[in-house]
Amino acid sequence: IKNSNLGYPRIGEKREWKKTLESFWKGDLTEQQFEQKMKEIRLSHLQKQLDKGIDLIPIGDFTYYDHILDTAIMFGLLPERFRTQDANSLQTYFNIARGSSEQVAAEMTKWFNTNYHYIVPELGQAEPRLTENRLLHLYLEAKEELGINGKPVIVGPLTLVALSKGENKDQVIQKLIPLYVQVLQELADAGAEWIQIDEPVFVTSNANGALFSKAKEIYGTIRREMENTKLLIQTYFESVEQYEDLVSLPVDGIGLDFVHDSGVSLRKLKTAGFPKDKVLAAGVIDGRNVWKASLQKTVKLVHTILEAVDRDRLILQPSCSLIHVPVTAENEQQLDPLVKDALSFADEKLYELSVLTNFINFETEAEVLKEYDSATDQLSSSKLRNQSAVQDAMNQLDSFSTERAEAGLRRKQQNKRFSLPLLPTTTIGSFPQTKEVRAQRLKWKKGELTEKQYSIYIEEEIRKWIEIQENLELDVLVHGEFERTDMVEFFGEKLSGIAITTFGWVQSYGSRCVRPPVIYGDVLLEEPMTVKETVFAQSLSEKPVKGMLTGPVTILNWSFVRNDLPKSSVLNQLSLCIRKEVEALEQAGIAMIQVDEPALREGLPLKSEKWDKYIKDTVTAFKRSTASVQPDTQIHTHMCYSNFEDIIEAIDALDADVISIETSRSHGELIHSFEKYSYEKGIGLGIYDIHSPRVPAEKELVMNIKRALQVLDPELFWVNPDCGLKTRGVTETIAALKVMVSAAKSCREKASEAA
Ligand code: THG
Ligand code: ZN
Repeated sequence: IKNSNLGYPRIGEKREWKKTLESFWKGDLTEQQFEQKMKEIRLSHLQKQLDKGIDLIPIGDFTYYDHILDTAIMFGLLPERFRTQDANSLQTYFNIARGSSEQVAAEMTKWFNTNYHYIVPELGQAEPRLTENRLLHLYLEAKEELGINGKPVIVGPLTLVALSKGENKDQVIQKLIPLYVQVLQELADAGAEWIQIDEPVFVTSNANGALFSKAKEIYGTIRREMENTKLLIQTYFESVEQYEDLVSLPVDGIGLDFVHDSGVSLRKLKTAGFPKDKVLAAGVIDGRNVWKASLQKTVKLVHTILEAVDRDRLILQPSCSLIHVPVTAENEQQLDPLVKDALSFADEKLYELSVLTNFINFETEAEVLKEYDSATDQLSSSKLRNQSAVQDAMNQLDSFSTERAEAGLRRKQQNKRFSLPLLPTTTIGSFPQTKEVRAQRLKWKKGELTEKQYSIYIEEEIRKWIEIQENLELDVLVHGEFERTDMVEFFGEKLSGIAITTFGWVQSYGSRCVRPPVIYGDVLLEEPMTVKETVFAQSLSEKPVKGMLTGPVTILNWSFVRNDLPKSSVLNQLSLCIRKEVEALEQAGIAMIQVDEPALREGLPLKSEKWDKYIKDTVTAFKRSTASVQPDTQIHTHMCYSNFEDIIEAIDALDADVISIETSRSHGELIHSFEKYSYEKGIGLGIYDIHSPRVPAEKELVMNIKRALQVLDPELFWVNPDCGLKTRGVTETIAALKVMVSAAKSCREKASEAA
């Protein structure tokens, strides 16, 4: 039995890849130096996989930005506005990914249910052509430099086109087929034994009979026109409902995820069997989480699979590409050893895979597995995962209210308490994180600033920005979040049961990375997290200052979560922590509290059958976090990104007094959904785009407000930017807010005349 890998993290142990990219963009590296450095990184990753005992090493998963963009460019699918540029130049590549002074970048969006974002191909009037067989170069490079006969990996035509924007998808797919054949045949001729074709579109709710009949036709053509290689269709992230259709596709191997929804895949395997003429590539090591596998359980899983598949027709592998986990847990010296020893990042997962393969091949003793599993057992039986205070609370979860007083009554009391003007103005929460703010925090972390000195620095920033907000005549103020690097990391650091790693970076998009907190134990709030800064800010102004919290759903979705409990239980623990913080803020006199849930929409499961449970669990957790305050305390929330049509009822069900939604990139669409839905709580549809440094003109903003007021009640409408202002410069932020307040005032006069 062989093993295989589906993709290896690009970013490097110490983010060498990110640093190389950013130096190149800054002009510190020539194109040649850049290519050379990237080649070193790429080869070192291949060598590492070879050393770890991986039989089928993926080729083509490495990229300079995003592998979907690579594939689109390889097939000539450049957005129309870039088509006059040389498709094979680095300049064009990065222009599409990041925009240039003349052209806006291509859009990016979440890769299935992960936190990775890919560049969305734009089909336009595409005339697909092969610009360069990039995979072939990489395949030959691995062979010549390291003697590796790699396994080229390419995203399949159905998934590529499904993820693209454009009207003419069917036509494009037909034109792509001969190009795929050419790319794959050149690889086969060069000696590639296996080629992996990723088709994760098969696990989504879009996978219907029509898609599979198209798949049958397309793969029939590809297989017929090719020789001397084996093709494997790879799925991941979930099970495939149309199992029979999938495994009967005319290819040589099928890759399935046996970690997520494994019950479903196993049942199908047992009842429907597996074709005798195909190879099953079984994802048995979780590629989405950071915990050591239980090797003893995984062996049982493999044995179950072997009941349906011959030994010489099975390949063992991770459930998906390892780009979704950090590189190695080896360097995490500052973690509690109980936690560190239970962690498994990409390198450790490959180690697990090779031990497992050796065991199945009778080359390793059972003792080795047992010993490996003991770290997890130790963490599980430790106090970290058994906090009686948390477990007692969880046993009485029902005693924590989830319902507030009726919304209309709250509104009346809040109107009286705050007497805000019509169309009140506010911001989402964060103000510019300048170089200086970051430098001061770094000094404090290194011990070069005392706790006291750092706290004085933060207070001075807060004071400065309260004054700026007063001068701008904003109606509801914020403290600015200068003490926070990241809205999830900050809370992860403060809550017990959650760890922040040192090098646990994962690519989010392009060169940007996040370091997801690791929820390893029972989660508990031991002392208030945000009261000090918020109360200080409030002491400087007569106007309300909003308390700013990250909601339980977002903390959950942007973290790596322990896998010995259902996610919903961890979510409930988090909801109790946020509830306690909300109560502490209220008790300290804070009258408006914002609980942000930017990740609520993006956490929707891939399969629509699972949406109801997800929405029920998340809405209840949010409500539990916020329900204990008095009716005249105002709860706000904020959500990023578009596509709210699907969940507008869930948003309403959150029962927040005021919601702000990021909309500027899809203003029209979002407003449209409010034509059909009557929303009767406070709402701010971001009126300008914070992703650009451009200062908007007042008349654009007036127009945006007016457009919103055509479908929303002026008594309920709030005026605010699209999202937090953390990534913006100081000057442009102040200038833009000035325009925003002025636009609100001018609309306010007209609206009150009309009333
Ligand atoms: N926080 C967390 N997860 C997230 C987001 C977030 N996931 C989704 C979305 N937002 C992703 N967006 C970004 C935006 C910016 C960056 C990363 C993800 C970013 N990262 C710095 C970098 O890579 O240079 C981190 C540098 C550092 O802290 O040293 O800019 O907001 N948790
Ligand atoms: Zn936002």
